[in-house]
Amino acid sequence: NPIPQDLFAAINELKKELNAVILAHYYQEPDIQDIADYIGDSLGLSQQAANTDAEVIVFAGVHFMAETAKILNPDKLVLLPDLNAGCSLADSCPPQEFQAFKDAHPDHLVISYINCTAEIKAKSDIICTSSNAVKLVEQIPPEKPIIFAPDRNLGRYVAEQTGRDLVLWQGSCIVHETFSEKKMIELQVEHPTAEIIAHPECEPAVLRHAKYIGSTTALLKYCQNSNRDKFIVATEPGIIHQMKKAAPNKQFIPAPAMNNCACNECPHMRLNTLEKLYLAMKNKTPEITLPEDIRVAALKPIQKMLEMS
Ligand code: CIZ
Ligand code: SF4
Repeated sequence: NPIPQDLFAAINELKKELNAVILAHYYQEPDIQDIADYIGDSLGLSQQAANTDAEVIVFAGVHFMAETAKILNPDKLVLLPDLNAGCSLADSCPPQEFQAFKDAHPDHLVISYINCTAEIKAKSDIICTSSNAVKLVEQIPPEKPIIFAPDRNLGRYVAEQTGRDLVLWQGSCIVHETFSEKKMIELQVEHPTAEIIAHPECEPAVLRHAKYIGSTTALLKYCQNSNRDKFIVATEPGIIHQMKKAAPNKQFIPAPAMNNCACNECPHMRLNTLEKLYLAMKNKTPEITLPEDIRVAALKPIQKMLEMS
């Protein structure tokens, strides 16, 4: 079957036919963001997935995000345009090693960032996102010790913000660790009025220069409301598409990677293309499936998060 010339029209047609909703993460390529019914960060996307009436969820994001949608909607067909769209952060926390880590800290409550596999969620007490991590940790009684997994940078940031002593799993994201402090400062010298804003998955060397640190949604709101007109953005540059739409007169400069490569673009997120999204809807595959026992165990800490945030 040939690929239609007008993919936008073909996708909209299939959307009606399937009663589908297209959810896209901010790190998706601009075309995918433009065809989506909802664009957001992990928290917003999981809230949308929890509340949708659609029969089919087309998830333009990475595997753990689509998996979260499936955990919340076991009876719906959840499609991911490319099943290989994984996540280096989720991969940095293998279930067996994590179980051993948990066993070594038996009194600890386990709070896991949503960027992890269903197996890790099933071993967690509460899931969080970068939008609500601080707020959730603040709700835990101070005497209760906490394991925070899998991102050590977000964990360190949350520990600083809450004054809590968190036991951190040492995982990280290849994209957010690729920014160069030196190049960012050179850029700041070139653009003295630009404000550096960053995602908490970045390393401390980058975060210490940021005027504002927040989740992708928070960064977007910040740019919109700030009276500055120039920003250096230290997160995946896909978000800049929405920043430009929200504030067309402002300038957004992607924070540079170590060796000036395009490695600040998430290679996993970018595996999805408009064409693959069309094909997934047309062929109703690849779909997300997972064992029911893991799904049920992973649902509990997600529900806890949705109640608490
Ligand atoms: O790095 C990611 O995957 C992020 C920032 C996800 C999210 O939406 O919080
Ligand atoms: Fe995973 Fe990092 Fe890509 Fe987000 S940006 S999906 S944390 S590899």
